[in-house]
Amino acid sequence: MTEGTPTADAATITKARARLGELSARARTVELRERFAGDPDRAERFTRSFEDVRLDASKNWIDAEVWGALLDLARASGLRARIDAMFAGDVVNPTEGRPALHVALRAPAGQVIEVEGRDVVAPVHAVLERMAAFAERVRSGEWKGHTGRRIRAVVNVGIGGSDLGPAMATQALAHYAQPDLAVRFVSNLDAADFVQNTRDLDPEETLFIICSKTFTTLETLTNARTAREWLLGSLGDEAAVARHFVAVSTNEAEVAKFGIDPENMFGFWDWVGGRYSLPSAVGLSLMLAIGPAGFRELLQGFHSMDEHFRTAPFEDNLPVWLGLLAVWYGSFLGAEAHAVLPYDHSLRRFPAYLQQLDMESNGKATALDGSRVAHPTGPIVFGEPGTNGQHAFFQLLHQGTRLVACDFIGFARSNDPVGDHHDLLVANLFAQTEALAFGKTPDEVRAEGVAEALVPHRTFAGNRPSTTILIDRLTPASLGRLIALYEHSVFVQGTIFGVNSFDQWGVELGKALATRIAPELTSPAPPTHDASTNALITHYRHHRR
Ligand code: G6Q
Repeated sequence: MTEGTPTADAATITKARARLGELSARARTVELRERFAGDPDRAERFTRSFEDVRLDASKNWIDAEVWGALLDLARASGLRARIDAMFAGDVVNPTEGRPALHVALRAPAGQVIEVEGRDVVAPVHAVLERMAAFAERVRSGEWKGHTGRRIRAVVNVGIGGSDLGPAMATQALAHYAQPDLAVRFVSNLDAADFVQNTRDLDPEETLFIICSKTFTTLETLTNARTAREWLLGSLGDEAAVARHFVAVSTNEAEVAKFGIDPENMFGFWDWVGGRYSLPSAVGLSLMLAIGPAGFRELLQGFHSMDEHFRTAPFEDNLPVWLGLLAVWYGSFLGAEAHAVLPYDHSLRRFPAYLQQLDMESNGKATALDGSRVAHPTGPIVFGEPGTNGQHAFFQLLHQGTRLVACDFIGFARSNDPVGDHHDLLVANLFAQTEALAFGKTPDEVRAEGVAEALVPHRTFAGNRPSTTILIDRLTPASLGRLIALYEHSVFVQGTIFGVNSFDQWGVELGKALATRIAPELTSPAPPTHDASTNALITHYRHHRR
């Protein structure tokens, strides 16, 4: 089987899966200690690099045979053809009848990628130029608020894919941001989010970006209306909206209906999935923070990883490595959870961002052909930045009963080099991966003079797998590479699971029920749901005042 396999090949998939099943039984019995002791070249053998990103997979339950079998599974699953289809703009999201062309958002000017016979890269760059011109005007103070004051605060109002990416990246790249321009994010339907984020802002100096692909999302429109009232409550004049509101959307009609001049709208396209939309106009808030040049660097970083993913042989392909490791633990070794642990405080929202990217993409039980999947799909993703997580849930990682695949992400250089903080931080990252892998034996514990009764409590079984991603420095470009690494890893996994990683039907039912329940909360009529929900509604009615 070669990487050129046009489509998934059921018989070869079954064979590769059976082989991996056999290998998984053996993998459980070989300790990481033994794996390292038996192979002095192990660290190098299972490390791959691309540009400034080094991925060390050696502290995982893999050997050459396992790796070969995982690569066979990827090939049999038609990964090469799927990658080509995604990059070519084919309809890889069939349940919504669309391509998933986030790679076109970071393609360089001049490249041609067609959807229904039309190039999409030129329009992408046209929007980027409009965004850049607008961002320059705001950042320089040329764009004035209604009363002639310059803009000092930008509030992005959006949720899900229209919030998590720019919020995570703006925080991650705070080092590169213009210091006299605050950029905030309001997403939650709970008014506390709006209130807490605006209570110290001056309406005369505040710009709202209403960021919604559909421009029909309940949370975003509710917050947008509140924002308009907040602004007009202070400035009084409807004309102020034009100077204090811009929109990011694919839905010009709804934007106009809300009262935002389409001149002040930055568009994107239905082939951009929400959770893949940071490099589109959805990143406007980030561009305002770090400037157009920084944003372009981010796009270049994304693009370099895209090209690596598209062209590198699977044996050396970082997203393929990351994806196959996740498949190995999730589908063959029974791991339910995947921890993502960035040792960089600026990346503290990265686990939340990845939760959406991974769990909304691959948290599915229905295969592309409509059948029920036969194997576990995407993991439960969680994480916190190091070292905070160490003082919280790492106990379970070290001594709990569950297998958790862990990704540690660190940087060789700090953007905030103060004293010895960074060396200590990185020492902790390395120490955690070492402790997880090699543990501490009962004899080692005894040798420290620990009382016998405490020996089992103080023993670390070790043999807990982890992957280390070490990057030179957190920059716009390296952040782009890091995000694209995970995006494509999710795609690799989705391809092997046989699911559509680009739809999210599982979020619909709750939304529809909420629309039904909302009027019932204030109505005297008996509620119309199950006994539990009816009782909750009734209780709420009595206590809401
Ligand atoms: C992401 C999802 C979802 C979406 C939000 C916001 O992939 O589709 O998180 O981004 O529901 O949607 P709008 O941008 O349309 O408001």
